[in-house]
Amino acid sequence: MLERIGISLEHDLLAQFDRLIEEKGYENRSEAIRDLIREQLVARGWSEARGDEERVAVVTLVYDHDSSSLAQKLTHIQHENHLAVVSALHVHMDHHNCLEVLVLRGKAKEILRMGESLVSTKGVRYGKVVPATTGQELK
Ligand code: NI
Repeated sequence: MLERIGISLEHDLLAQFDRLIEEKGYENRSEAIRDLIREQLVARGWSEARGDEERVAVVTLVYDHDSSSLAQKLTHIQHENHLAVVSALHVHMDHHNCLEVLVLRGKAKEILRMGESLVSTKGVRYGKVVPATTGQELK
């Protein structure tokens, strides 16, 4: 059931918000505000995650495949934690660059540590760990 609320904002803040949501392609303020709230709920879910709670994270990596030792290191980290890797997508971006997108599932601390170790591996040109959600926080 939808509930309607009113929000008071400074004029300039609202103008900036409207520009932001237009750039992002939101159809209306409500959907943009819902997404902001969901983001906060997911972040809180991660910060409160107990040791045995299951979480999902997405890791994005861009690296040069000409460095075979780097590719080996990244693959090694994944095999060391193979149960956590739910899915792996590899795209050959150009002659040199590979994009990998991994979905990790497991205990929050463990999959964050794994994601950070992938991202921080020397030679990774771009890397990001995005805490996602199993959906529990959004009910
Ligand atoms: Ni590739």
